[in-house]
Amino acid sequence: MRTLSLTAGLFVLTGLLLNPCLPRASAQNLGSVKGQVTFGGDKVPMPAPVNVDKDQAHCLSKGPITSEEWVVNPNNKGVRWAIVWLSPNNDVKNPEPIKGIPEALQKSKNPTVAMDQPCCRYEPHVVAMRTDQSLIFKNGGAVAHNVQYQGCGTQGNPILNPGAEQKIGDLTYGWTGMTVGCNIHGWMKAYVRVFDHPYFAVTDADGNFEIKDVPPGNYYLITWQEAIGLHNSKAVKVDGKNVISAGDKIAIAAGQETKAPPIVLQPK
Ligand SMILES: [Cu+2]
Repeated sequence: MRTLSLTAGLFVLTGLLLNPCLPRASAQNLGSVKGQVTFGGDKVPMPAPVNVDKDQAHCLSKGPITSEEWVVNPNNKGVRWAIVWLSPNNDVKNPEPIKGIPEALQKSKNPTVAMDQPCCRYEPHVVAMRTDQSLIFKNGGAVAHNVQYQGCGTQGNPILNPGAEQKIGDLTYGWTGMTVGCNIHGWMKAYVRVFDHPYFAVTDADGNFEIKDVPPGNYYLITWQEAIGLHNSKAVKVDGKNVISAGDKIAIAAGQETKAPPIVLQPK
């Protein structure tokens, strides 16, 4: 069985290598970038329990709730929940549109993105999404929460009873992003960023990210993380205008996987 699948695999691989007309052809005109966001401090922060001073029976029913301000993998210092994205320019307040987005990626496949709060914390803790998507706040838990959200062109503060949900749309890119919090349970915090293109990623538990199907060209790779904000950002004056500059220059080549420079976040 193993031999058979290996043979079949080799057959497919050979077919891919020999046949230049397979459907992946368009990918040859696009590139990708892979990288890792790591913690630059000496001592890796360990998950600290938050003070759950309300609705303990429900909120602690699945164990202690820990702060997610820094979620760092002690084995490789990878930082989870950072958002990394591409921009043609380094002016984060006024990003230029990305040109050459392939037809298949011009619209999002999913019209909505959900953020649930099943046990007095947001899941996921960080959301990156597109302007053509709506955000749905859900309450899959057993107690009421208010959802105070602000940024990306909107704000609100609905009360969500167990099982309720609230959909918000028409979000715009906002350079400071959106913050989400609950006043009933003060430790609950989440973050949302909205982009008018598909070239962004949220880092995983190893701090890794990948951005695929990118039109080749020169970009800035910009990183945000909740404890530090925009990585390596600075306020500069350009033509008398106040500009927030951020990001590392990166060239994306067609048909290649580009390795991002190390992104090392220094704790404040
Ligand atoms: Cu709450």
